Amino acid sequence: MDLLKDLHQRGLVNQITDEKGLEKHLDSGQVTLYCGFDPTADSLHIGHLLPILMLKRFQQAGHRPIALVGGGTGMIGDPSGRSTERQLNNAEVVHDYSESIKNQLAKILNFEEGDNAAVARNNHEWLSQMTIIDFLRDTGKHFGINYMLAKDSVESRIEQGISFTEFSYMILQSLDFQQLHEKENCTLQIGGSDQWGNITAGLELLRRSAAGEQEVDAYGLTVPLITKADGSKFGKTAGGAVWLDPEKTSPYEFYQFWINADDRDVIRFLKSFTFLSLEEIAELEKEVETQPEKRVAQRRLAEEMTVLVHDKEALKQAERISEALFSGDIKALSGEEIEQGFKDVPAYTSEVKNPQLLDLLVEGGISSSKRQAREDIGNGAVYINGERNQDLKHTIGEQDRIEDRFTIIRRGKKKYFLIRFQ
Ligand code: 545
Repeated sequence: MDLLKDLHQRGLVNQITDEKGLEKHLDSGQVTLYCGFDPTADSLHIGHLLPILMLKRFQQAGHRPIALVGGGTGMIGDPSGRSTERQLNNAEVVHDYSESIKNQLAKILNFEEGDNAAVARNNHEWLSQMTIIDFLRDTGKHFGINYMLAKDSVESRIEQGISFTEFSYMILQSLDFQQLHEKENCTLQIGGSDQWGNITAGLELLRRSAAGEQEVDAYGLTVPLITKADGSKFGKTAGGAVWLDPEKTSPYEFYQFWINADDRDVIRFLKSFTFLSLEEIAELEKEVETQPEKRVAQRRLAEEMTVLVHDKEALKQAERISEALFSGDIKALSGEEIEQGFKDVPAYTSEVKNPQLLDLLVEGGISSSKRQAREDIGNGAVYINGERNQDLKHTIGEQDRIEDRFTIIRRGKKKYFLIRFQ
């Protein structure tokens, strides 16, 4: 299907600089496009996912994506969408973050196969080589101060204050577009809606620096901000951002994030985040309408996203953990799965290798007193690794430890506690 039409139907287009022109341009053959990511953290999060997937959509349609890591711009700081000046990171930190971000991008985009393999670039390569004289003489001349002051990113900061450093940022991003246009024949820059000002500044530089007054065949496209029906911010959970790095957000937590999508949001999320066909999504929409309690659409969303960002193995593990937590059959889990699934439950490290269950309940803060602990065990409210235990004299032994490191105690229907052994 027609790429732009598909993007519109998925709700993925916020603004395009010249839609008719871009449509023709895309029809005329393979287009090289880019999106930039500044290394301001050691990991991307799901707020960055849409533009990455957009690069992938263009790649699947035969175009050539460039993932640009801002090793240079990351030293300066983009004021776009921010109300205060950024805290600068030192060069080593920016370098380390650049490597992590590049590796994450490589997991989602295909850098290997075909004549439209994705390309990785780092703007430190050219920005660090530029001299201040060239910068002010050759590039600065094309930017009127009034034009720069009128940009949202600057205008909204005038009262608060903005350094010359951040004020200049748009020129650096423009230089990147110019560089990639010249060296890679890149004719389209994409980004989130906060990047509109920087993207159009780049197009302005391309036009002004082109020999003569000829038209430049280059475009900009932004993706919209994802919203949620309940008005809360997309991508944030009680535990903070949902990271793409499995060390920061485990695949199980990642899976849980998507499976918890609201019925009012899930179809929109399927359209904008997954590569499922619109026909298939329409089928899932019927499921939401007729039997929402089955959460078929949510499960499909969680599956697709977990495989896209992690892999099939991670999905299987996330499903196993979810299933075990649901049924209470904890014994089936490995130590690593326990770490993921019980990250947010109260944990207690036992100093003794073979504690009395009764003592453990008190010391671990599971029961409020020894009397209560006796009552809990007697009532049959206490479960060790999913199995009820009513023995007041029970000693936690090897058979109660998973991989000799964990015991999961459950009190009542779903109060879980993780006991660690050293
Ligand atoms: C740098 C040089 C270029 C072109 C673009 C840039 C980066 C751009 C920017 N983008 C954001 C960003 O976030 C940090 C990611 C890594 C932790 O600041 N000036 O770098 C986000 N971007 C993706 C989307 C965005 C944007 O990476 O465009 O809108 C978020 O969805 O905020 O030549």
